[in-house]
Amino acid sequence: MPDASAGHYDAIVVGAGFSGLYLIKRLRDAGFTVLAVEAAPSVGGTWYWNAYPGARCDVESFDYCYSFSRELEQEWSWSERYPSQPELLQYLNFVADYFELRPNIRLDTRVTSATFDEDEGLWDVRLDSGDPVSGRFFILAGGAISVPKPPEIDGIDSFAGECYHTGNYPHEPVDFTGKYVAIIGTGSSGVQTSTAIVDEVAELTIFQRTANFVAPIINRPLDDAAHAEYRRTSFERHEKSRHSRQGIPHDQPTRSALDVSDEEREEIFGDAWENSHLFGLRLTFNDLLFDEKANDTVAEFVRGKIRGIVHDPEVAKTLTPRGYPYGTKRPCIGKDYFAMFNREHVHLVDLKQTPIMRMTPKGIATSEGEMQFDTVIFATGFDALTGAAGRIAITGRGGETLRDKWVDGPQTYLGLTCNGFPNMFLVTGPGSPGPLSAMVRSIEQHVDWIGDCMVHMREEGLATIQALPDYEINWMDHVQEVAEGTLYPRADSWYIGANVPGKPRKFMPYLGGVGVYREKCDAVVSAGYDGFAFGADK
Ligand code: NA7
Repeated sequence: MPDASAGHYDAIVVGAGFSGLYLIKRLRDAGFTVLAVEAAPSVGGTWYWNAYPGARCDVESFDYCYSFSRELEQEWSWSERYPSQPELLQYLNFVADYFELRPNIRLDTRVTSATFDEDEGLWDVRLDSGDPVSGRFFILAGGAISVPKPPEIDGIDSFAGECYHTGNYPHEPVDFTGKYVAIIGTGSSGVQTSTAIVDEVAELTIFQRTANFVAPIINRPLDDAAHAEYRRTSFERHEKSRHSRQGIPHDQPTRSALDVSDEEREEIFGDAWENSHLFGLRLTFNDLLFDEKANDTVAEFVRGKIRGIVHDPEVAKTLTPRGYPYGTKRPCIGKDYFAMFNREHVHLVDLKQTPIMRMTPKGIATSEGEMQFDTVIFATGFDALTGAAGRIAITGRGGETLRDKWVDGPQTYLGLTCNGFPNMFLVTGPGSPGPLSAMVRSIEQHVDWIGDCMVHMREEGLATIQALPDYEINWMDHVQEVAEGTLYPRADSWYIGANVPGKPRKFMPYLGGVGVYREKCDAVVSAGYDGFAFGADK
């Protein structure tokens, strides 16, 4: 067994969020030594950094939590249907304490490089603290939507006011009282931040590049009865999620949106709008993400809602999403988002008509002149799926770097491994369902797969595992092919890398469905790790 006191571990894990914490638990229980390295001063990962006002998960608490421990389930109670960022952070801290994971975590430390030493069969890992560590396995668990992308706006440093990014937001309270505030970006983070601070600010200006489909968030407190029901049915609930399409325990629709009358369709959409959840509108009919005409029906339904809510027709028009199918950029749920634009102190800037030229010491200069602000909040999103791995200088066999390997887009086998990078695993990497599923279910599946694989290798005396090149190529072709069969590639989304200038346009998440994907991963194992080459122990 490697000597952890000398910095040698069975596994070095990047990150101590949902993935990293479960990896520690799973691998330690299997008898491996593990070190998780976390850049933040706390566990929590994405839920540490995204501490912006109103931050909340848009998947329900009962589905956005671990399912591996019935004991944990008894000990923890969620207070609301949708978990807030502070509560998610509390939960992850509770998990770290409950399973005594902290001795395996090094906080405030960043992994800067990882190099595979072919002679020793070890990953040589460098930390910004200076001390070298090594691991037989190197596991990237740094999150799929965790690295904020630069806002690509000139002159940010010249701005004399306060400036924040939602993905790297301070933990101390920020006072917006009486302030002139700008928010740039209208994804989930922008929607949540704006609706959370709108009552506090003097003036709120939203800079919108692409209008978004935002349905109401139907949040509510969870009472004892809800918890009792959850604990009674959680096994079935999670099992259903594991074999579902999106990783959630809801039934799949069986009908086409085009097979019902306009009245019936309207009623079904209306019910989903009023009573449902993030996936509610999407789960009304089976062809919304496959057939343009079907998709038009739901897109038009939401557009009608916007027209009905927003008083000023010009503002309503600007807020109305067009040019991409409903659901192909992640739709949001928010509290009174569109109604917010009826308030006198809320303003909307359409960046397609009035682009930002630069930031100035006093605010933001657009094509129509300078606007002054006390505070500017960038809610401009993430370098998703590849960003976390891209921050680390990773070198595999023969000196090949991961950055070079992925220069035309990420290449993985099953979103879990890469040819040329033996004993390196990715959790919810590109090529797996990842952010197009309820994340925690997908994380658990990957961690279990990795844990089982490491145990198998130990039992069989195998030193290394890596994906075979043909299997990797075929897998990524399959990921593209499945995506091409849907409407998803029609949108300039972060799923396809379109939000980061210069990023190769390649659809990254696997759209075959969580259950199908799980079966494929299990079948690979049953067939003796089909598509992988093992190296024997020396
Ligand atoms: P998103 O969903 O990527 O949203 C980012 C928003 O910022 C989006 O409206 C972007 O417009 C806008 N954006 C990005 N760059 C710029 C620049 N340079 N100028 C103006 N506007 C810009 O990120 P979020 O943080 O809101 O949410 C990420 C995920 O977290 C979310 O999907 C949930 O899964 C949880 P665009 O649409 O690219 O035109």
